[in-house]
Amino acid sequence: MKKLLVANRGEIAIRVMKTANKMGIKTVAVYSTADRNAPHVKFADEAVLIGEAPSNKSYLLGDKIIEVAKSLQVDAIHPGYGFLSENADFAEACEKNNILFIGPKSKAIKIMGSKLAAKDAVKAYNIPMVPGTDEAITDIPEAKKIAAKIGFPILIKASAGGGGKGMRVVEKEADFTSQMDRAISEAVNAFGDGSVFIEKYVTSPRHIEIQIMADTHGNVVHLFERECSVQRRHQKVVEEAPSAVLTPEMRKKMGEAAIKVAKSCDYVGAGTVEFLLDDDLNFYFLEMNTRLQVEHPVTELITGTDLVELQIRVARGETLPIQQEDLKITGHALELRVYAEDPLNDFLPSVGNLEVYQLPVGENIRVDNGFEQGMDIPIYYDPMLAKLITYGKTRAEAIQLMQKAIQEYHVEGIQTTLPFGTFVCEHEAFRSGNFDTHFVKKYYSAEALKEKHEEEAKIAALIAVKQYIEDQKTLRLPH
Ligand code: MV4
Repeated sequence: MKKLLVANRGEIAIRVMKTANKMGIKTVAVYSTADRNAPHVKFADEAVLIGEAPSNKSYLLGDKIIEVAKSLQVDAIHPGYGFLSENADFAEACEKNNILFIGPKSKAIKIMGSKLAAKDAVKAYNIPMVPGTDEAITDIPEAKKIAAKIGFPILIKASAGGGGKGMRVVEKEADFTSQMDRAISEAVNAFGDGSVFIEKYVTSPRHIEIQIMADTHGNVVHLFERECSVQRRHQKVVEEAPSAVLTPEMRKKMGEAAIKVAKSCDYVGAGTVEFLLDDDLNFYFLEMNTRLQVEHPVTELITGTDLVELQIRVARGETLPIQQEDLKITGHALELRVYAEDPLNDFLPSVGNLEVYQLPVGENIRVDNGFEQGMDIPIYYDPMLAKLITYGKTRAEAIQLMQKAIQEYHVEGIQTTLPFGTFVCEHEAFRSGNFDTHFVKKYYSAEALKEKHEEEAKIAALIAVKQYIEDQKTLRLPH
């Protein structure tokens, strides 16, 4: 592999290109008119304008990107996350054009893109799943009987949904039929596929996912878990590895289950198997994401691996250079997603100019960043500016370093989720590890953040007054 095209933008495009550089592989960036001056364009060896700002006129144009790749003699395409990363047709088109797609085969993408197909694929592997139906519901009265047997509350899920889209909680039997009708028509509208199924609703779950890596020779390893329960409206904000609650025995069981999920669809490359963990620490398979995930750095830090390097190596047909026995967890890593969103105003996107943009630096601080001072933030894409990642020997150390790094991350001109990160790091529930997917809903409000600001402002003012008085004393000393 001599030349790699990265079909993405922002921090992930740069992160992928860094590993390509390290491996002696030349890089090609693609960009939209909104990204003419973006760092990922400057970072690449070559860069090609592919279209207008809206992503369906640029970063989602698979055929156009393949055309660019062919004209520049590109050997492989890395899709990053989002955009074309889980598009089975794009993976197939790459293959047809003799370009390596850095990811699984389109078959695996297709299976895992459908929750019902995924359930069907793993059926023979004895993977724990939430009680529910495993086929699309066609007979609503029949489904109602099943729901009653499972026990309310239940959850209706769209097979083609994902990341929280197309879900509906039904609290009681009386609501079942009407909610079902709505869920089906919603699924038809949103996904063009009205297949829905039902599951027992796990009311206060933790979201734990296992990183796996598979080569083309049938070897699959897991790289332990990431805890991603701190999220709002299905958007993760803080992630960590390892989880504060898993025992080594559970970790092993979940890792082995994740490997079986990967094997069930002949998986190749980096993938993530999502599980729910209930109050009694039972785990259930939810879905598999067939891409490199945003939060992959925390796994890299605790395992000492470069997941993009492993992706490239297995895509080239190499045998995985690591075996399960070689892998162990060292230390603890945290990631805060720095979004251009205002935590004091319902996390609304905060667009504008990055008048001041200075990153923290230091040992055990990693910033995967896609922006620079002076840039305008385009409104067309995901508002994530960067990921702030810290590492420590212990969880407490990683949290402390995160707090320090947030202090040293200077942004002016727009609002960001950095103060929210401080809120999380200071919160007793987070510090103790005793939290679930309802953390933000349960504890966070703009008022709680403001109160903390005011408290800090008061303390700062008191310190200033004290210093002033001290200074006055010194000045008055007779000589
Ligand atoms: C669930 C659940 C409770 N019970 N399934 C949300 C995203 C999708 N991956 C699956 N999701 C959930 N499925 C059952 N049977 C709760 C969620 C859920 C959730 C899961 C992970 C992280 C955050 C979440 C927030 C709300 C709901």
